[in-house]
Amino acid sequence: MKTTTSSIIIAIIIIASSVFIAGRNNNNSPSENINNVSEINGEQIITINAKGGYFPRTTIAKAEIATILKITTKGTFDCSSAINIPSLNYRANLPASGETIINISPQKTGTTITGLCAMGMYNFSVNFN
Ligand SMILES: [Cu+2]
Repeated sequence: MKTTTSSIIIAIIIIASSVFIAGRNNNNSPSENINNVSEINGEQIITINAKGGYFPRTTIAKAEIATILKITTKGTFDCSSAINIPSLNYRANLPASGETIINISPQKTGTTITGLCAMGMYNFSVNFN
């Protein structure tokens, strides 16, 4: 009887810790491991979500390959919808919901492209390696 009670308590502790760990891995920490880069027909597609900032904040992409930057918005009414990518000379007001495609020519290894909101308080970067 005593053993059964202990087993139940241990099981509860294990379940509670798993839920806690799963919850912690769900945030947007700098070490996030989101796979937002895919490759289709020799083109690299990088997806960035714009809403209350840009996510993921940092993307590691391939150098020397034609790249499409796909910015998605979904009920985005904050200033992350006013995007500015200085090194590409790109500025746009994104739709509140939708996808905006930005074509990027192949980048040299070591290049970093940074995007900002109009006021410069939100940003993201793509590192080409
Ligand atoms: Cu802003």
